[in-house]
Amino acid sequence: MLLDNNRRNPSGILPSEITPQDLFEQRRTVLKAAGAAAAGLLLPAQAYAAQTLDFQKTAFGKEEKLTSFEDVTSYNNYYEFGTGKEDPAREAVLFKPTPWTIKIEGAVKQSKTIGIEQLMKLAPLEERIYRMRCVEGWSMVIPWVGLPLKALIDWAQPTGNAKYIEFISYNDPRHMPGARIPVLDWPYIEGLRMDEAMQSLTILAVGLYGKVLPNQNGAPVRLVVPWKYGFKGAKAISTIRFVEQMPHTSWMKASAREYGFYANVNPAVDHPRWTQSSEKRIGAGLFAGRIKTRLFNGYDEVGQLYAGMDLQKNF
Ligand SMILES: Nc1nc2c(c(=O)[nH]1)N[C@H]1C(S)=C(S)[C@@H](COP(=O)(O)O)O[C@H]1N2
Ligand SMILES: [Mo]
Repeated sequence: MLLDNNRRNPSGILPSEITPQDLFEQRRTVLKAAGAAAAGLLLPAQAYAAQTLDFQKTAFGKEEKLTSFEDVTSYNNYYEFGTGKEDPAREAVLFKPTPWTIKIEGAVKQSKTIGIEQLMKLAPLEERIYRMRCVEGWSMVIPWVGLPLKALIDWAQPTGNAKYIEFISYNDPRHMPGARIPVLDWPYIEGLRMDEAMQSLTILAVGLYGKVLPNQNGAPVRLVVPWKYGFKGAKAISTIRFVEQMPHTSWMKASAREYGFYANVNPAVDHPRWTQSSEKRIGAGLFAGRIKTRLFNGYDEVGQLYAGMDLQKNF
């Protein structure tokens, strides 16, 4: 048991045993990494975290006031690493997002895998500043770096039977302390209807604030769907499965009456236990009032995807 743990985690340190001093040392390592990367002196994981990304700026959200890097990377939901907002930043420090491959399966011409490096080359990386709204009633504005999910779908060559896509997050209870606790039915599963997945706002994010994704934000690749509640954005995606039936997602399994498949941001459909009509912008300050939540989080162009659907029933 111990041997096995040591082999997989050469430091032999459990995330829960890391002290603030260790974290401090780790930060210094990361700071040093940028220089060392240039000199080719880095271990793969360190080299990964030191990467900067080549990306194009876009007009998306350039009028928005960004949530600070500090808030974006220290106030997270990532239950595999604990249910507390500060747990993921602390518990995911040793998580290794490289090497990484994603399995593509189900209703596709042929099952295959794609490496993260190849994925990043399917389309030019773009910065997209998106408003993000969590179902819990808080929001952030995050400068993601990523590529349209459509680029991967085109590469995957789904067949006519593909009506939905299932996103399955990486799951390893040995290295993800939260995944040893049955708060959700692991692995974390999310899903989109095919037309939602093809919508140009839907991206696979590989970075934020111009750098590769921090572990706590879903390294090395996560889904971002800005008109839906944050839980749709599965982190550390390991499998993408094209399916004919609507996926049974982790949150639907946890409580179908609270978390629907669509999960479109909608101020007119309250969560059974709290209002969805307003939100608290993280980092806005103690005295900032709540903001009015907008239908589809203000991304009106997606409305046509739901024409004729009763959004009170299909929440
Ligand atoms: N695998 C996985 N993905 C996940 C979650 C999770 O617990 N596990 N939490 C979701 C929720 S509820 C939110 S609000 C967003 C938070 O993303 P962020 O921490 O990068 O802001 O991630 C989503 N993706
Ligand atoms: Mo969330």
